[in-house]
Amino acid sequence: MSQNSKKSKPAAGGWGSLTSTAAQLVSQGIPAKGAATLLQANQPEGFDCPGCAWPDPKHTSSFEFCENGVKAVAWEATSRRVTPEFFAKHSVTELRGKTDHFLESQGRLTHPMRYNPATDHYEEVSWDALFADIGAELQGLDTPDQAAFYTSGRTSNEAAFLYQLFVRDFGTNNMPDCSNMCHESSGVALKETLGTGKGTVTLDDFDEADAIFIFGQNPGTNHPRMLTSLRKAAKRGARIVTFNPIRERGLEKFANPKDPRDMMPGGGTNISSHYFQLKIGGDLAALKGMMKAMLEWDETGERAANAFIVDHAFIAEHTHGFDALARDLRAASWADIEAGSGLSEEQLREAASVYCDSDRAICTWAMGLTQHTHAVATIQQITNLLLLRGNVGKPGAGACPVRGHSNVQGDRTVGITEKPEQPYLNRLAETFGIAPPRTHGLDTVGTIEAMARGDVKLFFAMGGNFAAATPDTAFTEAALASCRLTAHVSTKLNRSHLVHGEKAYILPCLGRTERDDQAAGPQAVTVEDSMSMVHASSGTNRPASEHLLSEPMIVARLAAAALPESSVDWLELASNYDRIRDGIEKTIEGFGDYNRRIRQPGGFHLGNSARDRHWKTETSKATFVVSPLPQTEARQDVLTLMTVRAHDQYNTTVYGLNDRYRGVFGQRRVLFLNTKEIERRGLREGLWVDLQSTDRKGKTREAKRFKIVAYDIPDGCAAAYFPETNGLVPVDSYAVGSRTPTSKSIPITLHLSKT
Ligand SMILES: Nc1nc2c(c(=O)[nH]1)N[C@H]1C(S)=C(S)[C@@H](COP(=O)(O)OP(=O)(O)OC[C@H]3O[C@@H](n4cnc5c(=O)[nH]c(N)nc54)[C@H](O)[C@@H]3O)O[C@H]1N2
Ligand SMILES: Nc1nc2c(c(=O)[nH]1)N[C@H]1C(S)=C(S)[C@@H](COP(=O)(O)OP(=O)(O)OC[C@H]3O[C@@H](n4cnc5c(=O)[nH]c(N)nc54)[C@H](O)[C@@H]3O)O[C@H]1N2
Ligand SMILES: [Mo]
Repeated sequence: MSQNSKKSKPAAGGWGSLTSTAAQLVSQGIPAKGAATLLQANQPEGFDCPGCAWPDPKHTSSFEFCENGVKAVAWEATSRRVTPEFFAKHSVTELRGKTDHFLESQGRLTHPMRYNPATDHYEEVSWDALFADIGAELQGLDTPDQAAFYTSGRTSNEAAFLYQLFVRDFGTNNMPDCSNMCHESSGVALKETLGTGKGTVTLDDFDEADAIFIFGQNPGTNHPRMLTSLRKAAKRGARIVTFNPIRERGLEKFANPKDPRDMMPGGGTNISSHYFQLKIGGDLAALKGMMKAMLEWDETGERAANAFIVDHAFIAEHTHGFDALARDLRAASWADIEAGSGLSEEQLREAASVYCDSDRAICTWAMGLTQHTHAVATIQQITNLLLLRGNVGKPGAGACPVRGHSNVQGDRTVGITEKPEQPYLNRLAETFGIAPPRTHGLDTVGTIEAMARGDVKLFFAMGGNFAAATPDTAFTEAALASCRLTAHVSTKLNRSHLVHGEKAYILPCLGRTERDDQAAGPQAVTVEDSMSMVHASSGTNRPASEHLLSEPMIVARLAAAALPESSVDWLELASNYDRIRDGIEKTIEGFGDYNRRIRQPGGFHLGNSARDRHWKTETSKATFVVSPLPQTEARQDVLTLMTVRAHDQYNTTVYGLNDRYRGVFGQRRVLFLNTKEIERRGLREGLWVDLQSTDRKGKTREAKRFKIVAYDIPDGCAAAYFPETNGLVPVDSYAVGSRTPTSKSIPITLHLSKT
């Protein structure tokens, strides 16, 4: 493992991707079937890739190669099974001692299971008995708010809509979701500045942009198909400017396995024209620096060769708050900006220069921005930057938060939120004759705290891995274990099944790739990608087991059991998903003619008000927001840790132990530090250290045994993988305004591990 080796590194993608793909198919026991399954991913008649939310060229093109898409599909289409016999063999206590990688590697869950405290084993249970018991437990709560219903972002629009309808008919808005830990900060930020919580660009805009600014995102691993768009842009001369504390391989160079020239030795396309290795959490300061330079040029007439620096006509017509922003930027000192960003004035002027030389610019971002205390304020500096040159609502320009889970955006659109708006609840009430609760419910952090206090006693999860994905692992696990009942709708065995309440159930469900037959015939579901395109997805594989139910059917049967008096005919809705879509059409804007439009190739665009320069903000204008530079306490012994994804994982799903682009093989418990930091601390590469974080109240948390790896990362910064490090994040350390856990800025100290 030589992270700092000078020899030229191969491009991202390329032969490495093909080799890794083949290995993945073999390890899941699907070499022959694999190819057939994969060819249907993101095709007009096939299923939506359960990987990331990056859109496909109109869902009509031929197969677009994606190594990590293959892993996601292979992982679901595996031939391995977790049967009742498996659970009979392994007690829950024994399974708790296994790694996350081991648990999910065992294969697909095949039967509904109930935990038996007398034997400490999960045992097979009938669906009827399972629904009857969870239904009775729900009815037995003192108030509906004693239950919380989590959603992960793979859930289809149909399942999600039916789920939130059930939860609201039951009587609570306690609907935490993975978005709370993900792009919540983006939604909150954009809603205030642009009047919509979603990105404003479509895929076509990437073909027209003169510059693309990428903040806090690692597309080579997490959105590999985005590299195709970036490669195309780079090839036609667009400038790509990256802000990232580390040099991510996919943002440096990419070889498309479908292009023979790229596959020659040394082949591939350079992606970033500029790469700024700022310090962790330094983006707000960096963005302020860029804008400060721009205002100065605008006022002094420097760089007059360019038609304009600041688009005053756009600002006058469309925005609010420019003067306050200008005052704030003038008052900001370069010394503070440099200290805050870890970049020099010269570098930031260079970035601003690229921006001003471009008539059309896109800014993209992901978790590197959203998981900090000042995440919302930082994302609002991105919209400030875009608005300064009218870069919203014109072709080739706009804001692009790149979502994670393949339908996380759709889930929000169809009502998965703990903070529903009143007009939406009114429409639900009118359409379905239910009386939804009006007070807001609990988000992810709120749910953990409420379980710990004993206020939430029943935890139900539609997908995901709550125990492993959330912060403060020990605290969260204790909170889950204190519940009266925990239940998970899942495809694979994971940690959350093992950190169970007094009663516990596993509800195995169909995956995206599988055929979904209901009374009305084979069903398709729909999903919305990161750019608001809605399209159908239908699986073709034979289900992993004959006992699986679809997610909509699970919701319907649970609702029928828990709410026998309901005015909604749940089973009728789940027997034909067209009926669920009719309900969505009646309650949610943009879904007119839903059932017809999803049957047209490529689906349809939901529309975006900001894209049309219609600003649904408080002032009816796009809004500039002023935010102070974050105060950081500089302590020599304290490092800032960012928790990131390795190349062989999908969130808490660990496919393998390699992180090829970063040169790490066969292990995950590593800590990246630069050589100076290693020396300064009297440490050496290869030593094992324990990581400690201390919260504001002085409580210490620890993650044990990480091996030091020398890496090109700024001073004072460290990186390690999630979820091994989640225990270090205090549950009450979250972003101002969005309550997203601060997983990218954990203050830690290092201590030699005892051998
Ligand atoms: N294969 C695969 N695909 C995935 C996922 C997966 O786990 N595996 N997860 C899915 C999900 S749910 C999501 S949300 C996305 C996540 O996609 P990403 O956001 O790309 O995921 P992370 O690994 O968290 O990477 C964050 C990036 O931000 C950088 N970074 C960290 N802190 C800062 C900072 O302060 N400033 C800046 N400028 N950069 C910073 C890190 O170096 C890293 O490159 O991917 C989705 N797609
Ligand atoms: N420290 C740290 N923590 C983080 C992050 C970070 O960057 N750092 N990132 C955060 C982010 S961005 C996110 S989105 C969350 C992710 O949080 P989650 O969405 O809760 O977690 P996943 O790991 O994606 O969930 C994996 C499980 O989903 C189940 N599953 C897979 N496919 C299906 C399906 O089709 N249906 C059903 N019902 N279940 C299915 C499988 O059983 C699998 O075990 O984690 C967050 N946590
Ligand atoms: Mo995410």
